[in-house]
Amino acid sequence: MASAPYDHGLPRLFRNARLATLAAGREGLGTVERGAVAIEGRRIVHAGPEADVPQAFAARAVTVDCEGRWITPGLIDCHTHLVHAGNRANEFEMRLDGATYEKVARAGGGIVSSVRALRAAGEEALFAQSLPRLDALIAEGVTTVEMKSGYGLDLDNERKSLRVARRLGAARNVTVRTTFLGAHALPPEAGGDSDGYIARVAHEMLPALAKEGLVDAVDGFCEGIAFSPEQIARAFDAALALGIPVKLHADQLSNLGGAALAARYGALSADHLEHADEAGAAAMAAAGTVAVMLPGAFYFIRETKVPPVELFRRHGVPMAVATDCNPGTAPLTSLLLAMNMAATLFRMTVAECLAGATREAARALGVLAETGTLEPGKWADLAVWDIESPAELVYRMGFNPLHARIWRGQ
Ligand code: DI6
Ligand code: FE
Repeated sequence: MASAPYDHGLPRLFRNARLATLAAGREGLGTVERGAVAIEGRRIVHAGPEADVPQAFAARAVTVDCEGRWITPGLIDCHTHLVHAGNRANEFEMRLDGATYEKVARAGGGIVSSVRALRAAGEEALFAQSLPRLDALIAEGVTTVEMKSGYGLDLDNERKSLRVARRLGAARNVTVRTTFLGAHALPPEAGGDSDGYIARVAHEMLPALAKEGLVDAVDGFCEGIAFSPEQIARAFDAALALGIPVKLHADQLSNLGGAALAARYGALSADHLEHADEAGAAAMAAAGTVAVMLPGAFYFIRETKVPPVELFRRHGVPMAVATDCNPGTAPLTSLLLAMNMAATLFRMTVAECLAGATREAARALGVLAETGTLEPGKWADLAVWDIESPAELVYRMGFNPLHARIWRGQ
């Protein structure tokens, strides 16, 4: 592709392209064979047949010949814990040597070791350690990333995590959505008092962080090893009272009715869902809650229970795909590989995987009005790929065919 002068103010026309618009209402990928995308400022003004681009626009636009390459919406990673300190490679090695979960925990492993590492890291160090993970996603055409807290577990350290997430978004041409995951694990100093800790999450930490503009959504980990549905409900009540949408780590290791709980709160998404049942799927469909598939965690912990993809299809539950990038169960910074895993391990189709990393991921973050498809009026978030067919984005493992990436017109 000829390198055109990238003046942000000039209208631009990406022509001679094949488009996967993912536009709602179009079949499958919303494919346009002889397509073009026209950009004015930060927004798309046309995405469709090249023949439909107004002459007057073409005459004044800087034109880029895409030489038949494919253009998709910029990819969206809608579930990450990429702001974290240190790593748990030692724990991984211990497990390979046959250590049980209990032995790893006794040796100081597990979530608490990541909490310790994050608390010990200064804000600059946390930023510096997290930036390469963000850059790895960006290199694959990701234009929007969600980032959760949840390794701080006290006000100062949750604030530090969310501030770093905001700073990462300011440091790169990428949209960052922050999620407060105070209800991730019980911090050691809580002395086993999970009700007391949830009260602090709901009535001290959340209001303070929300007031500082650091919280776009609230998440929780609903699991036997984490928090009960009743405790999660208390955190969700506080979120909705502040007008903040919720999402949930639901039914990952067991079925506590997490999917239905999320739906009851009108959650943007319920995530993991390996153990979700039909009642949960039906409730999610009725609430418009997105099912976020996280095959990287499934793979890494060698889970055997596959999430009920067929149930989600049958009930019309939208499905997204994300990395879950975290040091404990998914040290993964490739959304393309997550798509391959969703297809291989969960039998999702190419169209479902691509929609899951674009349109449905945008829906899971509440930003579908702004991004996630190639449609006029949306941010000009695009990825241009050196591929012959969209299936190649899902089919390959560990190969990155990104040719160019545009974030909000830049
Ligand atoms: N589910 C997970 O798989 C991770 N968090 C969560 O809520 C585990 C996080 C970790 O082990 O550090
Ligand atoms: Fe997660």
